Formats: sequence, structure tokens, C-alpha cells
Amino acid sequence: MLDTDQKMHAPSDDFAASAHIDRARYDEMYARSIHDPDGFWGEHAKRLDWIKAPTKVKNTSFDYGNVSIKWFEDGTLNVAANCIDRHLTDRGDQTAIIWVPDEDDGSDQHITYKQLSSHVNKFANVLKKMGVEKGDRVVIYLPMIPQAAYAMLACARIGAVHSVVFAGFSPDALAQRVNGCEAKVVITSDGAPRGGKVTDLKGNTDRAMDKVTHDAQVLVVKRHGQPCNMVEGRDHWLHEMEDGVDDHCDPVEMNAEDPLFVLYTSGSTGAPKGVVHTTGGYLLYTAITHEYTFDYKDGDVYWCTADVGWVTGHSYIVYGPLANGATTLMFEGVPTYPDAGRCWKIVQDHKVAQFYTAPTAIRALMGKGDDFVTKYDRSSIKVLGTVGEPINPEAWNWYDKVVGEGRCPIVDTWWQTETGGHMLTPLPGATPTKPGSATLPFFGIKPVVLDPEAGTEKDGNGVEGILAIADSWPGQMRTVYGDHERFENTYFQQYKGYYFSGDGCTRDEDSYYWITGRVDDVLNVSGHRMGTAEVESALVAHPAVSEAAVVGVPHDVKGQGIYCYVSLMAGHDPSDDLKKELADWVRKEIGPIAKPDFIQFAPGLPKTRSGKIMRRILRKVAANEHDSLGDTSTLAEPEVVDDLIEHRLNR
Ligand code: 6R9
Repeated sequence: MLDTDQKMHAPSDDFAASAHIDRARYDEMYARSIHDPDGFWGEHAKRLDWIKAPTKVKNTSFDYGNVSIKWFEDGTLNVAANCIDRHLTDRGDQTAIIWVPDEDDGSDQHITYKQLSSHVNKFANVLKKMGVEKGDRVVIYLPMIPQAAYAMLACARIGAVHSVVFAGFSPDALAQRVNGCEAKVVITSDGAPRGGKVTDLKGNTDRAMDKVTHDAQVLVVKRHGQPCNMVEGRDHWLHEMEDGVDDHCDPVEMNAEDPLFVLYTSGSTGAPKGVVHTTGGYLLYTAITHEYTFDYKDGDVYWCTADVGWVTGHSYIVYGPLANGATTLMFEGVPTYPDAGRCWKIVQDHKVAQFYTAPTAIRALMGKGDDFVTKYDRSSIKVLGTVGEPINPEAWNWYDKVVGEGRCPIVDTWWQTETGGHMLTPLPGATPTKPGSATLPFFGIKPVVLDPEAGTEKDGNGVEGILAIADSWPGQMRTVYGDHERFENTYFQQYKGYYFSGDGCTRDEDSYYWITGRVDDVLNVSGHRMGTAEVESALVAHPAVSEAAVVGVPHDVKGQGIYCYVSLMAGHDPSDDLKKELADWVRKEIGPIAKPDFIQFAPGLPKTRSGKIMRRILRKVAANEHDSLGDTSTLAEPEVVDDLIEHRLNR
């Protein structure tokens, strides 16, 4: 149960006094952002370098059937020029990216803005040489190496649309995304070291390319040195292609509403959706949130531990920080390799000022004991952040006391792939925090709590319901790639006039928001989004499986674990070997993050008379809460449930 009765932690007077935003400023700026969005965002848009300054600011409609979102629609700019070129005069020799490799062997790299410029320009010229033009799609399937950022910025420089695919995804998942956006080029690397193990990314790419239905070329970054099978005419080494290539490439003038990237994310039904973000509004929103949420100041070293395969890596490793001329740290490895002190060693080595991670990592590290933390110097840390899932107060308190020594404000940032940047978050010098609450809206964000059935707003405080957003903000996704109807149906159909987040929430007596989790069939496993439908379709693709239903189950470290109910085809018998085979199968079909935690063989699944699987009941059985199953009267065969309970986990 959500316990909203938590102690308030106010920012210290010293912190508030030197912060970009204190409480009075937050109140004043928030009020203005809501009452005069054109004035507010028009002014803040000046933080970007426009080729042609916009004369229009907001032109948006949440009207179902006519949803249209445009910001700064007559402005033009280039994202790479904003993230690199404009910093060259004043901070060309400042470090843009600190890269920390998987092995703790002292080979960390400091890449200055000048070096970043040279790498990105060359990379952009290579893409041009391969025939990539403005509007073409490029898939990036890379580990956490600087070339991932170079590739993204190179695309932005020439107006190509990138689609980053998390390197933990399987060949099938990669092929689905390459086909989905008809990418002209797929960028990958030979091997990806992570946590001391090496993934054969090029091998995965080769298997994916067998399933790609159009002509596409492959560009390979040499990272690990493992041998690769290079297909003549299709595959090229980056270092060979860069030979003799000029390190100047003119940035292409882009309209503010031209697409910057597509990022596939899980929904409650069907295949993952290609979330489309555009150029002007997205960059402005990630830059402003990066500065204010983390209270970023010149000279700070900022570290977000996410992977660039997720939106957090896009917005808060690459675009937001680089647009602000920041120093952003990129880490190839995992928090527990070579041991659970790795993060704090990196903090000490590089004097990290802002540290941003996920609750699942905090819980995992908390379980390893305090010594791993306290043996390193963390006095450089000013702000701690979390993202990805609700943080439980125990983990919050540990993060606060042990990691932050009780002196660093914690920003619990609620947002989504779709929102582009932070939506609900404390500002560290302004907002007193409560463990487990994402607190208050960022500038320009109008959250509302809706009654799930009536769809009407619940006024006042002390209310619970669906979290929706009443008006547009610059970082909002614009459409689903190639399917605007799906965009409208997913986010604007159920509750007319609002952006539907898919999350439930409570607004407490202090107007603070508490996210209660997804209200749809989306799982959140270690902060990674996964549709139950994706895991189910992987399971039924196995020849022994006739039907499958997947639900989330509470998990101490991952937040949610994956619990699968599986009915077998005639002629196949339940066994532990088959369970293992099915778990490995899903892992292979989607990727390691989707590997089931539990599989229960079920002769029948609880369905309504119309044939809809009642996941509510399956969730209760999985969580061992069968005393509170709720109404089962609409079930076609109520006795199925007794069998499921009796054979829970096939006891
Ligand atoms: C940025 C990101 C979005 C979903 C979102 C919600 C959950 C994210 C959260 C949080 C509670 C937070 N979520 N941040 N829940 N508190 N601070 O994670 O994007 O991968 O699209 O996931 O994650 O359920 O709807 P994405």
C-alpha cells in the first residue's frame, strides 16, 4: 500500500540561496507558464540558437480526431549545432563527454567539445557518403560508447532521423525496428563489453539483417576487437570509412517540427510504438529541465546512469546536457562490476556533482551493504535523482542518508518516453521532498487526476485516480511513426481532451503527486517498460504453447517481476525442463530483460464470457493474494481459478 505519510525534507537555506530556482521563483514561474504559455516558452526558447527565430510559439490541440501538436512551427535550427558548434568559442577545450569503460583499468576518456565536433562532423560525412539524406532513418544499435552519442548527433547534423535500439535487445527485436522505420543504415559494433561479459552485437545484427525486408547497409564501430563477418557491399567499418573524410560538415537547417528521432516503446497492446520527437520543442524542453531539475551549473560533472537505448539516455545523457554545454559522463558498464562500489568510485574519480539513476539500481546496491558506498568520497555530489518507477521510501531513505549523507536534495522525476522530459519533479532548491513522491509539476505542465470511469477531473486534494495532462508542453511526442491514428487512440481516446499517461496517481493534502503505477497492461521491470502482449506473443510462438497470459508480480529489486501462465498444446507435458526452455526462449525472442521470473503451467485461463483474459485475477494469484480476488461472477468458468490457486507455481 502507498504510504503518503512521509517526513518532509526541505532544501537547506544555503542550497536554496545559490540554486537557479528557489520556492518563490518556482511559484512565480509556474504560474506564468500556465497562464501565458506563449510568453513563457517564447522567452525560454531564446536559450537555443535558432537559424530563423520562431514568431509562433504554441499551436496545439488535444481534440480527439484532430490531435495536432506544433511548437515554434516557423522556427528553424539544427540540434547538433546547438549541442556542439555554439559552445566551441567559449568552451571548446572543456570536456563534453567523460567516458568510463566497463573495465576499471584507468582508460577513461575526456572528450572536449572541439574533439566532439570533429568526431561528429566526420561521422556525419560518413553517413552522407553512404547515401543518407535528410529525412532518412538510421538505426543505432550500440553499447554505451562515445560513438553512440556521435552517431545520434551526426544524424541530427544532416537531418536524418535516428532510432536507437537498446543493445540488450535480440536480433528479432532489432529486425522489427529496422523494418518498422525502413532504416537505410544500421550502426553497430563488433562486441559490447558489459559487466565483464561481451555481447556479440555484430552477430546479432547479422541475424537481424536476415529478417530485414529492404536494402540496408551496416556500419560497424570497432570496440572490442572480436572478429566479424563483413558482408561485401553491405557492411563497412567506421574507421575505414572515416579515412580521409573531412571533419567539417555543414549542419542542415531543420524546421522546429521536423522529426529528430523515433524511439520504440512498449504499450499495452500490439507491437512497440515508434514514438516521434521533433527538433525545436524537444531540445528546449530537455535543456531547460536538465538545468533546473538538477540545478546544473557550469563546471559541474553530471552523470546519468541510463543507457542511450532508452529515452532517459537520449534526453539526459546526450541532448539536454550537451545543449547546455555541460560535462556529461557516459558509463559503459553496470553498477555491480567489478563490485558494488563501482558507481561511488566513479563519483570519487570524476567528482560527480549530479547523480541520476533508477530505483532498481538503488535497491540492488542497498542490498550489498553500506561499506561499498562509504569507502569512497562522495562530497562532490550536490543533487541525487531517480527515474523509471516509483521509489519505495526505504530505498529513498537509504539513498538520502547513506549515499547523500543527508545533505543532497533528491529529485524523483516522473516522466515517460512520450513526454520527452521531466513532468513531475521537485526542483532541488525549491521543493521540499517526501520519500516516494514525485511532488509537483515542472513549468508548463498541467497534471490532472481523472475519475477512471467518468473521465472527469477530481478537484482538490486528497484524491486518487488516473494521471492525465490537460495541455501540451514543448517536449511532447508528436505522433506514432507512420500511424497517427494509433497515437490518437492510445493517448487521447479514452479521456477526451487530455493526454492519458497510463499511470494512476494520488494527489495528497499538500498537492503532491504520488505515482501508483501503470493502470494498463504495461510492466515495469527494473525500470524497463514491457507490454504483457509482447511477452505473450513470444511465448505462443513456441511450438509447445497454446496460450499464455503474463502479469507483473511484486519483486524486491526489480520492482516488478514477470509471471507467466502457460497452457500447453496437446501432446506436451509440463516439466521443469520445459519451464527453463520457455524462459530461455523468451529471452532469445525479446532480450534478457524480458526473461520470465516465474512460469506456471495452467490447463485453463480465467476468461470472461466474451473471451477476455481477466488479468486482474491472474495478478492476485501471482501475488499470492487470493483472499482478495474481487468479483469473479463474470467468469465463464470460475473453477479455473481454483485450479490456478491450487497449482500456484505448480506446487
Ligand atoms: C523516463 C521513463 C515510463 C513509465 C511511466 C511510469 C514509470 C517513470 C517514474 C515512474 C514513478 C517515477 N515511471 N518515472 N513511476 N515514479 N519517478 O522511465 O520512461 O521507459 O517510457 O517509462 O515509467 O509508469 O509511465 P519510460
